[in-house]
Amino acid sequence: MTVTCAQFKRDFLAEIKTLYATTLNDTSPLDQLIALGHLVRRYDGPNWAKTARAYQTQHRKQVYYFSIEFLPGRLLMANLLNLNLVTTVRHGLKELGLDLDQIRQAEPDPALGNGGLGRLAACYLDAMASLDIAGNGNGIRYRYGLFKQLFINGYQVEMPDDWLRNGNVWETRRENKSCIVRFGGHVWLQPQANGTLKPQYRDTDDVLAVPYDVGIVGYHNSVTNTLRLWSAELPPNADHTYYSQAQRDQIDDITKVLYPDDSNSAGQALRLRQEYFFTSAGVQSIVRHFCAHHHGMRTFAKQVAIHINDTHPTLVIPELMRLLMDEHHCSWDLAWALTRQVMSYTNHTILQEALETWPVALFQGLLPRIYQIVAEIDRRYRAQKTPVFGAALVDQTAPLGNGQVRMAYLAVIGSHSVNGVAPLHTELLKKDVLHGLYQVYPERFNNKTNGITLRRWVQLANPPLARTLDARIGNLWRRNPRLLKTLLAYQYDQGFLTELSQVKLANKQALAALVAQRLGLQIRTDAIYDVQVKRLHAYKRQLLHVFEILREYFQIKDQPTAPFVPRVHIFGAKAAPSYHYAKAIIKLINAVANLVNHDPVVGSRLKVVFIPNYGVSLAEVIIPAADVSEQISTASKEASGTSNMKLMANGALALATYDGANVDIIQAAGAKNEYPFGLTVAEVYRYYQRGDYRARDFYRGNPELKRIVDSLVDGTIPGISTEGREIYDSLLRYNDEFFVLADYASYVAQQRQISQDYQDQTAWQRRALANIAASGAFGADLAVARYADDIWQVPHDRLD
Ligand code: TH1
Repeated sequence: MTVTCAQFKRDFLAEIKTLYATTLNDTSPLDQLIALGHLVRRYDGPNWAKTARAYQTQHRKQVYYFSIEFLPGRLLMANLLNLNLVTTVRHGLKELGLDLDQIRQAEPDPALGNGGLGRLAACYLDAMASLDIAGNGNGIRYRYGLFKQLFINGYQVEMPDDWLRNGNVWETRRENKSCIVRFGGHVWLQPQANGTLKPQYRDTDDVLAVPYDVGIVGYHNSVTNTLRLWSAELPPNADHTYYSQAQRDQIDDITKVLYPDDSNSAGQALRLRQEYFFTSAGVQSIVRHFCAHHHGMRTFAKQVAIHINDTHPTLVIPELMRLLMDEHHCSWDLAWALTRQVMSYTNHTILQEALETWPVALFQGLLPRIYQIVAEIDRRYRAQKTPVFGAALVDQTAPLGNGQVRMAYLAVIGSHSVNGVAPLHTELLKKDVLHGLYQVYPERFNNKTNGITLRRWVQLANPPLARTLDARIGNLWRRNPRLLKTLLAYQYDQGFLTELSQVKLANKQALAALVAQRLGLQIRTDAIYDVQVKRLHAYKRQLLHVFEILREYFQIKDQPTAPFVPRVHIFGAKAAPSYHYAKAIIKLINAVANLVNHDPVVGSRLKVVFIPNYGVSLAEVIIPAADVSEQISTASKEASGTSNMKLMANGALALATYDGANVDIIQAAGAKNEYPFGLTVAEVYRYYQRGDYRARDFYRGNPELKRIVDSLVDGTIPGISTEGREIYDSLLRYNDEFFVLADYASYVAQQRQISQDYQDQTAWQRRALANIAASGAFGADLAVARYADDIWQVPHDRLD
């Protein structure tokens, strides 16, 4: 996109005048943001239209990425970057007396996701557009995103996230592309004159699904793809149906709020409604679009790939069957063949509590026709597979069982591909969670290690680092992340290593300023910034990190004059509102922060910073400032993790268990450049098998650890009498489900090592460099290219 600075200024002032009928100095940063957004859209409009047209005329196979969460982050800078407009706009605004960095802060951060799953979906959309893949997102336009988190007296308090209050400049409502989604009622199959059966519906609750499209701009390639988010509304009232307030509310509720559960199944009827709502609307719009350009359905699978991001969109499978059979007169066999060719599924977790199942009665009542189809899928699966695999295995793996609809099994059976998100995770899927289905369909299983977009996580979030990299290796790494490897040539370049520590210092100063402003807390910038940012979950073991803080605290208290390498422990984490234990950990962290931060003996040497309301925008400030990346989940529990990759790319060293993608990060950067520790998956599983884990033995055998655990209940930490007891009990009475006590010693040994190693800045920055250089392997563009080649079978730009 080429616009001169002068042209931009004219356009911007005209936009201000049109929108607000006033002059520039009478507008707020929010007004300016909206004007700028409109202008960016005007500049990009021709690309968006041209992209859609090109896909049509070239009959390009379309990928539809279905996800119940998308966590795109603020879009202004990402769009300017990808359109190559950052410099022009920055200068133009400056000449008008405005500051781009102030305006960008006025943009709301759409929190339409919980964490890694939703952020992954957003990274992949960016990568698809940047690789010139005809890729579309399909999801929900939540009226309220993930709650805003406050701390009151150290407790998490949730406030609604009214992100649409001032509208959303990036979206386009397309009411003419609406469709009807049916819930409930009765359905029966009516014989037709031609001998076929056609379903008839009575007393259904109909909901209008209205799409809001957001342009997804590719990096410097004139491609703009579409993210389509659906909103539930009252159907157009041609026949003057009467809707009671309760009925109106029920419709409104469908897209009102994102369920705040990460790696956990909500199990609520409303969640099932949300799932069918965006799934049905999405598949209807795909089929409608296809039919507008093709005759008959036979080539459908050559033109369409549908991706199921975790099980939440699994109903695309029976919904496509329904449309093909009921509306497009396909036989079961043709419909099933097409469906399986089109569908692919990514599993993101092996946690039992995250695996979605729906009680048959609930499912059947809400989705009677879809239930019939699932029951038929189940019947045929059993009939075909029992003679080959035996009744026991088939019974264990069928879509229906124990009175439940088992979404993951349905997703595997109805797809041609199922993948995990890191090699270790994929192996566990095959061996454990989906072992039965792996026996039936071994060829469907494959791994696709997660990836992140370095354009957002380095180029935008860490401009000083990006500039430093450009100066040495050129800027082509933005297109081809693998080129970061060429940085290794500078491993022994003292000048470059010094630059890296200056970059880190600048980012720490920025974070320290934010902390001072938001928390009124001073943190020194020569300390080790030890960062754990992710959802609060027992398996992620923020508790282990708290134990290290207490160890350091006791160390200083015991020997106030002994040398101590200064540390700042930084947390960002939201707990699901109903997750009692996670909320107790939040209170604990805040109580420990309160204790440590105000202790005059400790002084500035040790600080604990828990920044409320962690999300994409905060991540963009915290991650570039990190020295240490805490990735300390119990081995086997974290499917991949993606903050590990973002922190690595920003030069943090990983303090990590052998879990998820940590394994691959350690391998890529070299173990000597990270701090691996803890039980391996094999060791964890051995404990499970033998049932011989005894948390108490670790407690009794280690006085330092005992003192820390006791401090939860002996009054050392003020204000946690109930939470402290609860956490204490989880460890000793309930035998420490996540092996915190077992991993304590090896974790702390590495923490001590970190304090020692950090003092040699040259050696430290050399290892930071190794991490940055190796992070290219985790670029989203590479990950998406592998999906395109192996799963979706669509062409894409080559990266080399
Ligand atoms: C996360 C996984 O926990 C994480 O390890 C992984 O890196 C990320 O997905 C991306 O692959 C998951 N988030 C959710 C959210 C819900 C349900 C299951 C998962 S798994 C709502």
